[in-house]
Amino acid sequence: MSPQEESDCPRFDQAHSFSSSDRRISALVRHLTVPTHASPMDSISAAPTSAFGTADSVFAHVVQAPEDPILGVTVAYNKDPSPNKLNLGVGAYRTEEGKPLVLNVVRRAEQQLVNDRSRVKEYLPIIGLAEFNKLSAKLIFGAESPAILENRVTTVQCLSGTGSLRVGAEFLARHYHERTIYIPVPTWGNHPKVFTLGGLSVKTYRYYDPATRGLNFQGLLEDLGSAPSGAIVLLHACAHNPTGVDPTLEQWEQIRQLMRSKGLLPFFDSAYQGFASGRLDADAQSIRMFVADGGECLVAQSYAKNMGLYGERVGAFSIVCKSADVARRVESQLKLVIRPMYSNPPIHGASIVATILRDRDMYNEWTVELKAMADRIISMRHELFDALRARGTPGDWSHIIKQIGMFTFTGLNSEQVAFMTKEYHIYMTSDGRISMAGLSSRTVPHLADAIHAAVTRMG
Ligand code: PLA
Repeated sequence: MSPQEESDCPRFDQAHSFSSSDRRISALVRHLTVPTHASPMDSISAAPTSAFGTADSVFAHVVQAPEDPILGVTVAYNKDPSPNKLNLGVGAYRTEEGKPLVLNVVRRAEQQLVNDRSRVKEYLPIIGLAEFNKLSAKLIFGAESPAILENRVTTVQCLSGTGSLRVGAEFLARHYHERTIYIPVPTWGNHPKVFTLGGLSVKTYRYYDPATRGLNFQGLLEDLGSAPSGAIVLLHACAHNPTGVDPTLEQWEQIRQLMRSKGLLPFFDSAYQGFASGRLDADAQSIRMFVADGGECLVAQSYAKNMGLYGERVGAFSIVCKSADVARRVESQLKLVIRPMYSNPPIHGASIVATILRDRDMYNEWTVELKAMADRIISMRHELFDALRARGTPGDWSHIIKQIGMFTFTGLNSEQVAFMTKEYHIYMTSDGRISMAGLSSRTVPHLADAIHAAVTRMG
């Protein structure tokens, strides 16, 4: 491989185990290096003569991959015939009746789109719907953000939060001098995979303290303090997944000062704006602090949860730059990342979002529906806490009402989780995370019984 090819190859943190995705990349690298050594004749004579007409598949060596730790929970849930089964695995909002929710304002926007006969199905530009990008930047940075007014922000429509993170990773791997990204422990399980395959090398910083079930703020400051200057740091903008533990605004300010003094580059993952407090501006505070100081940062935004657009895959990726000139050039390079990946993003979901965000009345209706979702999640926290207290379940369960956002990080271990799944048909991730948005007043007693039994029998 030439040095250029070599530098284009993703790097891996040696401390990490050699996963199937790592193997996929190694296989790709081997594949790409073959033509320099092999002549066309080699490949003909090397072809196994028995490959055709035999029962053996050319993929016979492919091993069965494990299910995804989060989405696999739904696969197992779907197979369970029990009428009492409960899926608290994936973070997907459910109504009191346990049904998925399409927001009324989303239905209205869709109707408006369908009725508009002038709408066509042409390709969007590589960076997506221009109006969607503008409105998404306003939503996360604030309408009066100086970075927006000074045209220092570039925003591109991406495939929800995951796609935004992936595009960001690949851009950084190509154009940023420090390819190490620090992620919190624990974090969303897909983060290390997205960043590694995006070409970054992943390291971790301390975040959660199991003893206090709170933030390990000292550990966080120490780890970021000893990160190399320029390193990228992944920050959950609010409603940290899976712990539900967020820094206070004072702690955010200290994190900001430390990161800016060391030249660490913030990469925000904003998957839950509005879900933490029920207020869109409040949940964007952490990001806005980093923009207000004039420094640079990256933001991945998702509309999956706050607009309930999960399967529409709507998100935005922004880079706040020091100048409009840099932002323009950065955008031109983002296009080169996106074009060979999926060419351009889908039109429908982004049109829904733009329709809602541009219209004052629809925007207001959205904020009311969003607040109702956030409030229902908070009331589930109180109901579960009360139900455990009523049962006299051993332990301090106050973290259930203290934690923020969609999830409770219960502290249950993987044996207790397995017990609850087997005996009570309750499905959750093996780290003890439960999606509070999947609970209802009807199902709280069942969950409380299961937790009580798990703690008292498997304690
Ligand atoms: N970032 C964080 C912190 C997330 O929790 C999730 C989704 C995403 C990004 C990606 O969301 P998107 O691509 O759908 O916009 N986490 C979920 C779902 C809700 C999942 O794992 O895909 C979860 O259950 O953790």
